[in-house]
Amino acid sequence: MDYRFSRRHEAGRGEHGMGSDMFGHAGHDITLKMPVGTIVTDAETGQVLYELLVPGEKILIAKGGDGGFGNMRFKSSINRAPRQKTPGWPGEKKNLKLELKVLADVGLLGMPNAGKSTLIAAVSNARPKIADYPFTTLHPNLGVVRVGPEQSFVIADVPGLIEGAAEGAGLGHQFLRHLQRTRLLLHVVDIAPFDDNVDPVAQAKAIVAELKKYDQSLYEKPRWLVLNKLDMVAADERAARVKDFVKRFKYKGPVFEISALTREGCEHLVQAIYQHIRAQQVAEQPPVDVDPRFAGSDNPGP
Ligand SMILES: Nc1nc2c(ncn2[C@@H]2O[C@H](COP(=O)(O)OP(=O)(O)OP(=O)(O)O)[C@@H](O)[C@H]2O)c(=O)[nH]1
Ligand SMILES: [Mg+2]
Repeated sequence: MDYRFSRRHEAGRGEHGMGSDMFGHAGHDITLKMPVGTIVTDAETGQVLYELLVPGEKILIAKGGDGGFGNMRFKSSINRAPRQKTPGWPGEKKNLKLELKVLADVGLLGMPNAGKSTLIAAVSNARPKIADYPFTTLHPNLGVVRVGPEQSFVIADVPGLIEGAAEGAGLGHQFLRHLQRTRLLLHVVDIAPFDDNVDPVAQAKAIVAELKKYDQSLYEKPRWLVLNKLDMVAADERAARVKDFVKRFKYKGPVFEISALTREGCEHLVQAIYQHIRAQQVAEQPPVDVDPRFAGSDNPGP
């Protein structure tokens, strides 16, 4: 948001060289702060220059102008009192495109009002706005879910998606980019819609169709079904309601039955997510190369 309206950022100019043995000062630096997850692209060539992935990372985007040489620089045996000096040097200029794709392990996907923000508030430290009208969430929210003293994962709540989003309905579908770096999507469904005319299965199918339209690789990401608001369904009707949904949705993956409001089923979901993420991380770890010089000795190596 900081860069949406203020688009030109200029560091101080280098000073010219001066007389009285003075060089010109280099220009003052400016530092532009960006959230982790920012992708910096050269706006002219489209080439990705940087991906900011580590908190506190600092990169040099454009080298500023050095100050000019002062008269001392020109001093020699035949020119003992030089009067020359040079102007400061121009700095680099760049035209950049900044794009934010948040970094999260898990992303929430679903219709407005499905209870995505309620879920992230129930399981993480995030405190997003929650309300009983659609499109309450306008920007992604990130929450850290603590599973144990050293174990946690990050979950991203994004705006609601509706049928026709690819054509601009609702808030459109551009915000789905925030789910592209996740390892797992949770498709949150309101199993007990207030309006009897609304079929949750048709809505869930529409979400999947929009996902596919946006990006095939996002569509192919592991996606779990999270049936929410089960507190609104009478206990003796739940099993049948869930079974009917899964059957008509033609879904075969993991199903979680929760109430984000009462937190029923949320702990089980959190544990399953953590196990899934851990398993993926372990599978991705490169095999440890043992330096042959240290193989077979007790020396742990360099
Ligand atoms: N009874 C019941 N109500 C819930 C549950 N989860 C969410 N709600 C209610 O549903 C409404 C919408 O919840 P939100 O969490 O704002 O929904 P959202 O999916 O984030 O909606 P958008 O941000 O508009 O996309 C709120 O009034 C919540 O209190 C639940 O498990 N049970
Ligand atoms: Mg929300």
